[in-house]
Amino acid sequence: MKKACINLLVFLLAAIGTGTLLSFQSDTTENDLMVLVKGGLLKTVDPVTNKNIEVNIKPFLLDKNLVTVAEFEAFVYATHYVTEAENFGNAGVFDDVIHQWSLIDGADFRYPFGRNKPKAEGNHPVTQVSWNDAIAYVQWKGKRLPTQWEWELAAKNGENSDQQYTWGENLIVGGQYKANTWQGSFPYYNTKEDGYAYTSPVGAFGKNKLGLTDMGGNVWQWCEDSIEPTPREAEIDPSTRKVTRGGSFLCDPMVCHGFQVKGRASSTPESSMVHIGFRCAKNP
Ligand SMILES: [Ca+2]
Repeated sequence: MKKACINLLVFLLAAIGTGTLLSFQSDTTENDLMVLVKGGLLKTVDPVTNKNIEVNIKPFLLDKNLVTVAEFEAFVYATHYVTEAENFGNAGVFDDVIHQWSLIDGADFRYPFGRNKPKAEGNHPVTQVSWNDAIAYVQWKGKRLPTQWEWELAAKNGENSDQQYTWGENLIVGGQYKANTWQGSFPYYNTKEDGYAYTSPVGAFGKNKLGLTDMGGNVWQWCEDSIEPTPREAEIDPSTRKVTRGGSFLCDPMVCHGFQVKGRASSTPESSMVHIGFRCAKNP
C-alpha cells in the first residue's frame, strides 16, 4: 500500500512537471453538465382534449442527469434551506409491506423512507423534495425547471419520433433493462429483475441519443408548469397541481406506464414523495 502511494506521488509530481496534471483538473462548467436541445415544433397530444397539437419550443439546456442526493445536500449546506417535508414533519412513502401510500413521520430527502430505514445514497436521485423545494434549488443554481413540453422534446431526442420510450421501442434490449421500473404485479410483489426495488444510481441505465440519463423510470421529474385539469377534475380537486414526467421505479406498465415518452402525472406543489425528483433546465 505504501509503495502504491509513493508511486502515485511520483507520478503526480512528474505530471506537474510536464504540465500533464492540467488534464486531470476538471474545468467542467455547468453547461458541460447540460445538453443543448435544439428547439422546434413539438408534435404531441393535448392531455386534456386528446387532440394533436404543435408546441413551438425555443432551444434550451437540460441537465444530463437528475439532481442527486449529494447535490441537494450541498445546496442545503450552503443555504441552510429547510425542505417542506422537514417543515411538515412527514412525507409520502409507498409501503411495500402494506402495499399502499402512507405519510411517514420523519421521512425527508436524507431518509426518504423514514428514520428507521436506510439513509439515501449520495449518487441516487434526490426524492422527498416538493415542487417548491425544487424551485428553490434551481434558482440557487441560476437555472429553472423544464416545461413539460421541453421535457417531452428532450425525451424524443429533439426529434418528433413516435418511439414509445426515449431509448426505443422495448423495455428490455439485448437482455438488459433500459430503465428502473416495477416488475411483477403492482402493488403486491416486485421481482426486481432490473436490479432495483427503489431508486437506482443516477445514470445506471445508460443515456438516450442526446446523452440524457433517466428520461424514463427511476423517479418522476417535476416540471415548471401547472397541469390543465379537465372541468370534472377541477371540480374534484381545484388545487394547483404541477406536472411530473418520466415515470418511476414504482411503475408497473400494467398499472402505470409513466416511463413512456408520453407519460405524465401531477402532484400539488407542496407534496414530497419517495418517487419524485427533478432535473434542471436553463436558457442558452
Ligand atoms: Ca426496479
